[in-house]
Amino acid sequence: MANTLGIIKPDGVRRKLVGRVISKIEQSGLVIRGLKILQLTPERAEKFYAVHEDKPFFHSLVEFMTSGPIVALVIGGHGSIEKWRELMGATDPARAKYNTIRREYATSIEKNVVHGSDSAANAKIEVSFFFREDEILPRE
Ligand code: IDP
Ligand code: MG
Repeated sequence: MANTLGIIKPDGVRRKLVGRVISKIEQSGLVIRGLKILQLTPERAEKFYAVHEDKPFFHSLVEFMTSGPIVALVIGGHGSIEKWRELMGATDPARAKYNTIRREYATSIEKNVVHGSDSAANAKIEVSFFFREDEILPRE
């Protein structure tokens, strides 16, 4: 019953998709255990995406992720990591399945509206990147 980190990226906040994304999470049976709105500094965004620092899209990704406010979410519930990745859809919206957030709303492989942790180890690291222990609701 691990938690995972979700982010509604600057494109999603700018385009007023926050409600729709949260609605999909709740309707799927997953639970919101933490929520905040904030804007990343370049230093914080570089740290968050450090695993991609050698990729050609790294600079552009950091610029995009700092271009406006984001919503950070702690998402809990059974199989939250896999379920949230499934709800998001593939990184490239052209390859994402129908009814996924990225298929419905993403405008490019970069501006793809949402982030989700990709493993239990990363979920733990990424949740604690944005949330203190006392900012997360305990499991029922
Ligand atoms: P993920 O978000 O589906 O886990 P990652 O490969 O971890 O995908 O990439 C992190 C983020 O970097 C993506 O969500 C997207 O915003 C951006 N990105 C990934 N691949 C590309 C690319 O080929 N061009 C531009 N941006 C990319
Ligand atoms: Mg990733």
